[in-house]
Amino acid sequence: MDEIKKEFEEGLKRVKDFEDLKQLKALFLGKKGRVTALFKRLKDLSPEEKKEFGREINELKSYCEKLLDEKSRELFERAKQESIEREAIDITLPARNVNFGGLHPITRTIMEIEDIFRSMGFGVEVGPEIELDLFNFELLNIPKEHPARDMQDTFYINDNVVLRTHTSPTQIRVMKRQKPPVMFISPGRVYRRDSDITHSPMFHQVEGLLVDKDIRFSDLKGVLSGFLKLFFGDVPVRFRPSYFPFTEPSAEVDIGCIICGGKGCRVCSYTGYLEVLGCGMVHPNVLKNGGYDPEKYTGFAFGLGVERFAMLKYGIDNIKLFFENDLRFLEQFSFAKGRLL
Ligand code: 2U9
Repeated sequence: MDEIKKEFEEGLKRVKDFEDLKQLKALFLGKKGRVTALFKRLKDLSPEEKKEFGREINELKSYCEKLLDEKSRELFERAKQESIEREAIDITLPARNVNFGGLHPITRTIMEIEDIFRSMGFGVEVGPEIELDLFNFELLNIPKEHPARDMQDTFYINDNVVLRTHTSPTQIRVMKRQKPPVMFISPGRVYRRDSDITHSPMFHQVEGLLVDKDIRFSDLKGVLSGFLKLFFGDVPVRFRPSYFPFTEPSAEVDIGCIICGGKGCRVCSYTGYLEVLGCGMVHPNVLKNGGYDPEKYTGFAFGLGVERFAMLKYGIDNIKLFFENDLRFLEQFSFAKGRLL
């Protein structure tokens, strides 16, 4: 029995995991185990010897069970400790960098323009980018032979359908479904066959229309001067006579060059002024085409190129930068960089 005990103790020392422990237990206490085998010998002994020997075997069995139990606890504790160490989280590590997206500078500029006009009481209307020739040209008083209809400038889908070259057809659509007074802007994508560092075949416009009784050129001047000062800051604003088929009289609007402060530079071609808007009183033919009586109603309209506004405001010198999705450019407009908004 001493020998079995010693061998059990030796075996226990070699136990490294639960599998070893299981095997050791089977070897000594299992059905065919060495301690179990001792019980089988009892039947050959006298009652006296049986009593004494039986007690000793039971003691040995309890001893083995106790040691197995202790070893099992020890293995369990060790495994637990190892898993705690393996899964430990170092809360002192610096946090992983989270990249926030930002609004595209064109989206940002459109939102800013919308906010200013909304604050003056204008609504916002949108229309389709694929337009009928009728809405894009005909009803806007752009006759068949007008250079604006030239194949050079317009993407034709077929004889009657074009990619809109301006957002003005939206204005016609609104006029046709809504009686005056109307007062809204229409932002959106427009398409022209044009491409260089200041022109892209797809760009964005915001146009505006206000029609009511007694609308005068002074209303146009007040609204547009106010808008430009809110967008660009306190800049000089001047109106120059111009021509558009859909407005009469028409004007172009300049602001004092925000790059050189009016002294003259490459950006303003040494004039001290930058052209930023086109506008005018809505042509009576256009009012009529929209279903409004030009004897009763007058109105003004205007148009601007969003890319041009964004380029001037953020000092961007090439229109292609807006459409290349280069993160080095776009990240400069992201919230995460802590620059804007
Ligand atoms: C209706 C009647 C009149 C919209 C107008 C302009 C002048 C204009 C240009 C600015 C820069 C286009 O993006 S740009 O190249 N726009 O100069 N737009 S008046 O006149 C309208 C519109 C709709 C019913």
